[in-house]
Amino acid sequence: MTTTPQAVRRASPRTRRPATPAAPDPSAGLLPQTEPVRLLDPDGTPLPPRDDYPEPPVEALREMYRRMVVGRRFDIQATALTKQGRLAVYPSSRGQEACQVGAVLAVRDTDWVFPTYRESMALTSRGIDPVEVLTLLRGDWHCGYDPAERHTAPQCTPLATQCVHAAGLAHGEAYQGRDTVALAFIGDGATSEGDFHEGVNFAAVFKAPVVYFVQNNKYAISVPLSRQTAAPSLAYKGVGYGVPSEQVDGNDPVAVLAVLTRAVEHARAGHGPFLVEAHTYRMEPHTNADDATRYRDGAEVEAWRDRDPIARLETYLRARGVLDDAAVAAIADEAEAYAAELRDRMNAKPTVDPLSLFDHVYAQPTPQLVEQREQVRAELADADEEGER
Ligand SMILES: Cc1ncc(C[n+]2csc(CCOP(=O)(O)OP(=O)(O)O)c2C)c(N)n1
Ligand SMILES: [Mg+2]
Repeated sequence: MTTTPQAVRRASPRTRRPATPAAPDPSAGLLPQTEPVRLLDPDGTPLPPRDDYPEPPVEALREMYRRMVVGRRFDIQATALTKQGRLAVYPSSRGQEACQVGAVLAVRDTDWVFPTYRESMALTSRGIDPVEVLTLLRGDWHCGYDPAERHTAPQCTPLATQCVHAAGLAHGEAYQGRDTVALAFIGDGATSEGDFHEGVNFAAVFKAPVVYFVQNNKYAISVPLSRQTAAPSLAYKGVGYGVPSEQVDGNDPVAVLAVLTRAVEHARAGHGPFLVEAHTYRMEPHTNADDATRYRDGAEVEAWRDRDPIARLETYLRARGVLDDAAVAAIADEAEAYAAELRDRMNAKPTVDPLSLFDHVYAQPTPQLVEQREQVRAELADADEEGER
């Protein structure tokens, strides 16, 4: 056997170095806990309190319950409106109420929210008029509400593009000395999109105050999570960009609010972005136009029915003595009245002016737009003359 010079050097006692102390783990504080944070058992029994995620005040939890009940009723009503031809399409967030409402409660009214098409419930829970929220899904060309006034971006259909918008807005706000936080919703499937990675990376490098809130509802239309990613959990996607992350039981309202509150505080304090993955489940098909029985098992859906976030919070609040039959009935009545008013208003024929489509594209319309506007105006005049409108 020949001995190489390197082997000699390795073996030589003269070149042996004293053991160096282990370098600090650069991923410390970035990785999520191995189990999703949970403060209530699925049956509503409280788990031992923990220092890292203190329980939110009970008034906030009671308000969360109220908004979740009204939110679910809104969601059911919106789904019914698609069947009555009053709404073109509706992506339900039934089963995700803790995430939808928890996110809105964790931020201030002056913070910005960047929703996807699935977040109608979050927006109504933020106090935006439900008819305005459904404007886009009704088939109009605009989002219905004033984003600047509501600090809420339009609901985003191109997957993950809002991640980049949120990073830009948050960076701009910080640059101007304001302590605004941006919360970007995103789905499990959309974390495979380039814009998610670009947004998170930009926010991390510039320490932009963004909370990336991944609702892992287990499906991207028909694609299950197992075909979406080989990551141990979506929360692990933060570490590669230097972003601290956490995973939470998304059907535990108390834990969702506690984790998001801490994430928002982290961002507001100037420590940069934070990524939260909530494990939840999409109870309904992707939209009313989808048939989920073609790709998932009814038993799976039934198993998630037992982890209902509203029942879980109700059990807990009743046990704490801050919710009783009368309060539950009053909130149910409020939800019914909310849905009835929405139904009536959506049944009224909308007044739309197709020409308004051209008004806000450019400050100075291009010659092509002027021409197209004239074409539409002439067609509408013809239709009016023939009584077709
Ligand atoms: C860039 C882009 N690619 C594809 C689509 C089509 N599309 C719409 S929803 C969807 C699934 C997204 O799933 P996920 O991110 O998990 O969100 P969820 O619908 O479950 O809330 C896809 C692929 C799209 N809207 N945008
Ligand atoms: Mg999904």
